[in-house]
Amino acid sequence: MTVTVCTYDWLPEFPRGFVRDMRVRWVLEEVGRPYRVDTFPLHPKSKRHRELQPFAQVPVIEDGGVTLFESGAILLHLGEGTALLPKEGRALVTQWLFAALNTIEIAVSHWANMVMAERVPEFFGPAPAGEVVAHARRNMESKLEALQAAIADRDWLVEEFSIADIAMVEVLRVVAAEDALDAFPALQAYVARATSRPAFRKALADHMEHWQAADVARATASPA
Ligand SMILES: N[C@@H](CCC(=O)N[C@@H](CS)C(=O)NCC(=O)O)C(=O)O
Repeated sequence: MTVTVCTYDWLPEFPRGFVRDMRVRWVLEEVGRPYRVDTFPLHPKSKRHRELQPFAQVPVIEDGGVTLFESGAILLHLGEGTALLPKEGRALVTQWLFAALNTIEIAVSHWANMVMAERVPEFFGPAPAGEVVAHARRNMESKLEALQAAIADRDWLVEEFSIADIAMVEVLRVVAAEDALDAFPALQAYVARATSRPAFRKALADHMEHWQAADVARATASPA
């Protein structure tokens, strides 16, 4: 059955490649499920968007009558019954999924939003003081150090590649894009291992194609 993945109708350049519909596209490619993309207007947020996602964020999916938001819940749902969420090891995969979203992503997002505020204040508001950013970076790095130690001797978070790796790598990619993963070679190798998977490459290509098509649609609607 075809899944519907909802994302924005258009976004500026800076978040492209990192929007959270990426983790949904990636898991769908891994498990071989077909999907179509539906969109919400970025601005202003629509009534339909708020009805499906109370915080008017993306991603949202529709799958056989089930509508779901929160990327972690979506990964659990789409991983169900597949090798990405094996019956044996399910508790450990869930544990690492929460670690990705609730420990690492919290620290990364806190820092990354400040970095973005320095770069695109029109979206993120005025940049905070330098020492506030440095404090957030130290906090993030302490979590990355611990993560690196935890996975130093293995390829994946739990024995085989799982939905937890998709979530974790999607978070670490944000750090890598800012060259802030350079001090963590084992994490860099982990990200490289995961992003060399054909499913990731296909998901990213389709994700980027979506934004390119959105640019074309916008240019056609209001030619300069
Ligand atoms: N915890 C949510 C976070 C979703 C989220 O932050 N989505 C971003 C795009 S990656 C968004 O829609 N931001 C716009 C906004 O918050 O208004 C999840 O994992 O699904």
